[in-house]
Amino acid sequence: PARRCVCPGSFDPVTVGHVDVILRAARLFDEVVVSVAANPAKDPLFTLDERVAMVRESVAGTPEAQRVVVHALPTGLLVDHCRELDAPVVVKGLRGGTDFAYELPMALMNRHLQEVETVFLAGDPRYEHISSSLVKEVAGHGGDVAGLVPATVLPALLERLEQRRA
Ligand code: COD
Repeated sequence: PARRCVCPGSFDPVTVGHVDVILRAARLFDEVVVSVAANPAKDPLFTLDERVAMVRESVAGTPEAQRVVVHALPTGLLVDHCRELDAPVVVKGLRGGTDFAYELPMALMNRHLQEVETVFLAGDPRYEHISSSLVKEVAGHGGDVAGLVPATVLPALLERLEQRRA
C-alpha cells in the first residue's frame, strides 16, 4: 500500500525550515499531504488560500514535488483528517527542546485519539533559528530575512508588512 503522511502547520508564511522538512518527508513517504491550518487564533498575516499557494510555489520545481500535495486543513481534529486521507503518520520538524515540549503532548494525544503516529525529523541546524513568527517580527522591524523564506515568498511578505504598517 502507498504510504502517505501529513505535514501540518500554519505556514504563515512558509519558511526554508518548513520546506526542508516537507522535502525530506517526501523522500521517506510515497506521498506527503501538507495540510495548512487556518489557525484564526494566531491572527495570520496571510489568508489560508495565500498560504496554500505559497507552500505550493515553494515546493514546485523540486524533484520531490510530484509526491507533495498541498491543501487547506478542514476545521476539526487533525487525526480525523488523517483518517479520511488514509494517512496514519504525521511528520513534524523539531528545532530543539522547546519544540519537543510543545509537540510531545500533541503527538501523544493524536496517538490516543486515532492511533496516528508522529515521526519527528531533526531540524537542519542551518534552520534552527527560523520560525514564521520570528521572520515576521524581524522583517516587520526592517531586518533582512532573505534566505529565511523561499525566494517567491519574500516579496509577498515585505508587501504585506508594508500594507499593515500603512
Ligand atoms: N526547522 C524544522 N522544523 C520546523 C522549522 C524549522 N526551522 N520551523 C517550523 N518547523 C516545524 C514545526 O516544529 C512544526 O512541527 C511545523 O514545522 C509547522 O510549524 P508551524 O508553526 O507552521 O505550525 P503550528 O505549530 O502552528 O501548527 C500547529 C498545528 C496546525 C499542527 C496544530 O495546531 C493542529 O494539529 N491543529 C489541528 C487541530 C487539532 O487536531 N488539535 C489537537 C492537536 S492534539
